[in-house]
Amino acid sequence: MSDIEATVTLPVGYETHTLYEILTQPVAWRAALAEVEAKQDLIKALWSSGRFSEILVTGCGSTHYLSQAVAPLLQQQLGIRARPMPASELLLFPETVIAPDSRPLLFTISRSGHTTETVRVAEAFKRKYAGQEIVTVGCYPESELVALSHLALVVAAGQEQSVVQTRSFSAMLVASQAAVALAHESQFEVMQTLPVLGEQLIATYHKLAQQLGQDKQFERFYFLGSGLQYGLASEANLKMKEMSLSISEAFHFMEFRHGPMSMVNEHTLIVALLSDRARDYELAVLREMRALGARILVLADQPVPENASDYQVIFNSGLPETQHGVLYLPVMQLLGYYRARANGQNPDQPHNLTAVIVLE
Ligand code: F1P
Repeated sequence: MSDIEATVTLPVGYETHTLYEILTQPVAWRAALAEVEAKQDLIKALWSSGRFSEILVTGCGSTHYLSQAVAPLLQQQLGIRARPMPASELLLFPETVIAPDSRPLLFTISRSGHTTETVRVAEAFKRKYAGQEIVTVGCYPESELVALSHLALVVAAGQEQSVVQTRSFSAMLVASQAAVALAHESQFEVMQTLPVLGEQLIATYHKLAQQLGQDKQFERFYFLGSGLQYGLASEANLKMKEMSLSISEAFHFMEFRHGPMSMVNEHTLIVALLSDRARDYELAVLREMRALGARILVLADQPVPENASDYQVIFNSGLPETQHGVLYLPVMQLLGYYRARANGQNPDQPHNLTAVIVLE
């Protein structure tokens, strides 16, 4: 495509690095699983150590949204308080986040490992909580955050030319979910099916994502997710904004009725990340929004009744939502990608953005 000026050689047959990296991301999921397997003894020892009373999970931008997906999983699976927050909040208002008598574990997530707020949080944490441990999940082994951490899960295969996070995000999610799964051994083994499931999903639904992304009847996008899915809905929303500059927002599923649904019209696409547990409540919301004129794209592990959706992406993974979260991502990344291309934008060079934000 002539409007794409490549700085690094584009993979043959791909119009942008971003598309290539989205379509091939299951390769990075395999690497993420291998990294966790290689460090499983250290991870299991940490989870069973009893050395911390709560877990602070933090990142910036996409990796803050990743912390929103990881923290509830940590709390649910480890039975210990885990709280997600942007690194800037933890840096500037720590007393609003950390309990006074806390013995915290700091769990940082950062593709680059260089983002200033996240690095400064780790430095301040080391000063204030000497002896408490820091875990980091990222894509670059030679980063400041890796140097500051006691345990680093690094997925170099997640590195990308894309400014916006795509395969890096999904690889870091797989690494995080796999690390948590080690708290219950059996849950880790079943995650080995994810890369093949991802490849099949991308092959099956790539065209649907392209069709919906290019469909100009849609002028506003709402991403709905609850529980483990809320962070992923927020990330999908950020992808739509970063790549296509569209009107889009993310909400907790049931929250959408409490005001935001006033925005629903016939130009609205609702992207619904269905959970296992609250599925019936979520389907009720979708039926109501459809009646208001919205078109509905459902992403779920099992098919849903026709009256609740216009389009369905079905994983058929057989995995519980504590392990199948990554399968929501590829279609939503492609949706934002193709909307950007339909708008004549170059996702490899998103408006106003850089890959890492380093402050003075
Ligand atoms: C954090 C981040 C990204 C965002 C953009 C700028 O980077 O804010 O989330 O999408 O690329 O940097 P990192 O700490 O995950 O490297």
